[in-house]
Amino acid sequence: MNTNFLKQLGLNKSNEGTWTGRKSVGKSTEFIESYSPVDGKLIGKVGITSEKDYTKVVRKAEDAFKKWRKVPAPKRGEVIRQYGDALRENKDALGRLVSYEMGKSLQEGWGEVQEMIDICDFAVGLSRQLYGLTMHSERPGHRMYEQWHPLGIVGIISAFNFPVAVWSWNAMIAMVCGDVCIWKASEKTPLCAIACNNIFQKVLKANKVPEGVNCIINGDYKVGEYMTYDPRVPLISATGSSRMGKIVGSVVASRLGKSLLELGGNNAIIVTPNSDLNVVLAGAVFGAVGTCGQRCTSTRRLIIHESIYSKVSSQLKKAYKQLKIGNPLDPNMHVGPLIDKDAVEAYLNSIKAIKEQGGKMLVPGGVLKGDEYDSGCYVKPCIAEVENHYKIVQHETFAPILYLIKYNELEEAIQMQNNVPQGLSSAIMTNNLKEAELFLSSAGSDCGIANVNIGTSGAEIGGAFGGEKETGGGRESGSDAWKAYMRRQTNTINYSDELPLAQGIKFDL
Ligand code: UN1
Repeated sequence: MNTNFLKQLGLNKSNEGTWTGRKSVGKSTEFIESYSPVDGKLIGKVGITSEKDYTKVVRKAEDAFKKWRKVPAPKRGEVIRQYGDALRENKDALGRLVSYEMGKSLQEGWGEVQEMIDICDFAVGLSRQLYGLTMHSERPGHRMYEQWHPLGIVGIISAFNFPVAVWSWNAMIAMVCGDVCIWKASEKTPLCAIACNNIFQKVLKANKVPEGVNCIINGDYKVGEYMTYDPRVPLISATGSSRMGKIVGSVVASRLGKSLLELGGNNAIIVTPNSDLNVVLAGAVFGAVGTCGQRCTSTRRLIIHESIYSKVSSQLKKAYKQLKIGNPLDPNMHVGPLIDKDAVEAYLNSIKAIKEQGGKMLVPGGVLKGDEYDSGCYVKPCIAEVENHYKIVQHETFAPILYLIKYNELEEAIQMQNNVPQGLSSAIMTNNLKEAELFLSSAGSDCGIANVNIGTSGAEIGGAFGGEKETGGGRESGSDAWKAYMRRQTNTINYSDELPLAQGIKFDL
C-alpha cells in the first residue's frame, strides 16, 4: 500500500491532537490510534485533548474572534477562496487519505474533497451577500433595518462518514460570517481533520489570519462535552446519530445555546409503475451501497408498486451480483469496508433482527474472508424483503442493508415513507407529473430533502442540507443556512427632532 499521500499532507506517525491554529498546545499523554479499515494497519496516532488544553484553545479562539470579526466579510471570503485553491492542489492526496482512513471508494473520497472545494466557492460568493432586510418604520423620521453579526466560537462535531466535507460545510460558511471554529472530528477519522488543518494553516498564515481562527480538539464524546457544556461556545453544530443528537441538543438547550443538528436518516425511494427502470437501478444501488451504506442519506428502503415488484427485485439481485467489494483505493471496486468491527457487528445484528422479525433475505449478507479482507471490515451488501413497521426497519443501521417493501396506492406509499422516526432524505421515481407533484406537496414527503428521479444521496452543496423529526431540524451548507451562524440585530434609527413612540403611545413630560 503506497501511503505517500500521508507525507504530502504533513502527517506523522504521531501527531499532537490539539491545535490552536498552527501550533499544538500541551503534550498529550493519551493517544487515539487510527487504524485503516482498508488493511487494518495503524495509520498514525493523534493526541487526545485534555481539559486544560481545551481551556487554552478557547482562550486563543476568543482572542482570534475579536480580530477576525473586524475583517470585512469579502476579505474573509478571499481567504476561503485561497483555501479552495489549496484543496484543488491537494485533492488527490486528501481524497486518498479519506478513502484510506474512512474506507469509502477513491471516487467518493475525491468527491468529498470536491464538495469542500464547492463549498469554498459558495462561501466566497456568500461573503458579499450576507444581506439583511430594510423595513419601513411606522414613525416619521425613522429608519429600520436588520443586520447580521457573527456569533463567536462555533463548535463543530463531525462524524466519521464524511470526515472532511461536513466540517467544511460548517467551517467555510461560519468563517465568512466572521465566526471562529473549534473542530472535534470523529475519533474514528482524526487524521483527516489534521490534514485539513495542515492545508488550511498555510493559507491562514500567508494571509496573517490570527492564530485560533481554526482550532482542532481530539477525542471521544468526553472532549465534545467540553464544548457542549461551555457557554463561551454559542453554537454547536453536530453531525452524527440521533442518539448523540438528543444528548448534545438537550445539553446545549439547557444553557440556552444554539445547536444545529444533522442526525440520522431512514431514507426511502418510492418506485412507481411510471418509473424508468434504468434510473431506478442506478439510483437505488448507488444510494444503498455507496460509502458502504454509511451516509446519512443512504437509501435504506425501496417502496415498490406491487405490479413491478418482482421485476425490480430480480433486476436488483442481478445488479448486486455485479458489485465488486474490496480495497476502496482500487478503482475497480464499487464498495469498500465498513468503518470498524463494531459496525460489522451492528450489521450482523441487524440481519439477525430482520430474520427474527419476519423478513426474508433476497440477497444474503455476510462478512468476507480472505487475505484482501484482512481488516475484518468487508461485508456483502444485502437486500431483505420486509414490512415497514418492523422495529428493525424503523431503526437506522449504518450498513449496506436495503429493505424492499410493496405498496398498492401512492398515498399509502407516501404514508409508509413518512412513517419512520427520521426525516432526512426521500425520493420518488416516476415520469408521471401528478405522482411527482403529490410527493412534493405538503401532503407528500415530510423530509428535508425530496427528490424526483434521483436517489436519496449525493446532494449538491447549493441547497440547504438537513431534515426533520429525529434528523434534528438543522440546515447546513447552501441556500440561507448561513443565518444559523450569525445573530440578527434589528436597528431603528431616529433622524427626526422628536421622539414619537411606537404603537402611538403618549408619554409627555
Ligand atoms: C452525510 O452523510 O452526513 O448528500 C452527508 C450526500 C452527501 C453528504 C452526506 N453530499 O449524500
